[in-house]
Amino acid sequence: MKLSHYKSKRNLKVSNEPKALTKKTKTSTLVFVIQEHHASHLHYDLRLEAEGVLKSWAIPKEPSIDPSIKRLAIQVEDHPYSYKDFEGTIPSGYGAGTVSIWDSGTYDVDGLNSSQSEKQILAGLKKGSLHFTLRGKKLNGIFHLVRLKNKKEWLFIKKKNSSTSIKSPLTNLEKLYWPTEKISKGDLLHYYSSIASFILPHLKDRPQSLRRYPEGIKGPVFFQKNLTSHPSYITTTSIQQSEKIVHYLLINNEESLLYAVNLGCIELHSFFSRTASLEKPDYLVLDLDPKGASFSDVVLIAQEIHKLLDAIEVPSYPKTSGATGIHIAIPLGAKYTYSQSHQFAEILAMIIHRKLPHITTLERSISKREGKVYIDYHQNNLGQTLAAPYCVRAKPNATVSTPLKWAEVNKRLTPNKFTIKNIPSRLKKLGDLYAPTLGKGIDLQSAIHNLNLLVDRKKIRNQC
Ligand SMILES: [Mn+2]
Repeated sequence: MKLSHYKSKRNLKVSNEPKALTKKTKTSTLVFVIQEHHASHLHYDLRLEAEGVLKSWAIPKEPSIDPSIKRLAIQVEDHPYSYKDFEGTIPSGYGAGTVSIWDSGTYDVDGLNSSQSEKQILAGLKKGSLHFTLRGKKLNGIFHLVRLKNKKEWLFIKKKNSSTSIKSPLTNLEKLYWPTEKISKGDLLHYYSSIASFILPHLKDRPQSLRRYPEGIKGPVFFQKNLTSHPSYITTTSIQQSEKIVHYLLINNEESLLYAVNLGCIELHSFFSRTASLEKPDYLVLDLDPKGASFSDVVLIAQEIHKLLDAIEVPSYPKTSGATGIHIAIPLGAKYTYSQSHQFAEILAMIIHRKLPHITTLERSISKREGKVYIDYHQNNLGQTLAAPYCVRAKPNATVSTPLKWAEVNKRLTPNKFTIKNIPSRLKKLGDLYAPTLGKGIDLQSAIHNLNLLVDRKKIRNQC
């Protein structure tokens, strides 16, 4: 319901309510307010910021934090953004009575950033079902709005307090996961919680292959794909694999992220594709794996790959693996099959290997690699997983798989300089350099066309 309804209902010459203006500037947080409104009937007006206005509902009874209590919420006209601060008395006419702020604060959806949260709210409004995390003084936690048959009537319900229940099952916080560096499990949980809004878009809807280190990096590791028992707030996805069905964990919100970390998952390994398009990966990755070869060779090879991809107008995004290698991703936008992605990756790997035969190898077996860097393109297959961007590795100093600018991929780059200590501030400064890997994919046909032209030109040059 547009802001014009707001204007037409009021005589703003008489009322001191805010003018019908839309907020023009984008801010990094979304706000909510609940105003106690002593009109002819006392009610509570819930308002959520979206699209520069406040989406609004009138709730006839005081909102409750008891999940068993459902409050009727009548959707009303959008209010201007500045209404969030409004307190005072509305003169006789529409809404006459005093208004005071009952609660206010910020909100988001599943820890997403403001523009992504806003998108979720708008989609939820259309669908008739939305949820959001309120951070107010009185209301804190996840709330739902669910539309009833009458289009204007919704129910406002507090979600069962999984954030409280996850906080209580978080266990052994004092345990030193990195005994030498004195980094505890609590530190690890704190890191993931602080960067949740950056990592969650990269994990969302991707089946997770769990590597559990319940005793920290010096203890045993357990590999687990099938998650059969879990709390009710955890979501899994079932995938048929040969004879059996595997229930993979999905990490779509902060609670499930912390749940996984609490299981001892230091690292997070995700599929290249999402549940809605499982056969089609979102990106192709070349994994430069040195296993004893020098990191300066890894840098040289990465630069050569970048040069090649630039020449054929294919965007690419590097990140440290967090261990000793570099991952280079090419966005595919879930348009091509794994088999197409794998074939293209193989062509690229072969060209680079031919160019740098003395420092690269396509040999999978470590004993046959002769101290050269393995260009691993075989990860581009359904069921393979890769360390997610911003995930911590079970390595000394709690290193993090870190997206880089290409300019940073140079002689001075050391892969272990990015750790849980400095990534949060790097993210604040640079934002998510890996976001484009989830964006519009390349056109594979024109990439191959450009590659053919390039190879032909080289052939001609060699003949002359
Ligand atoms: Mn009202």
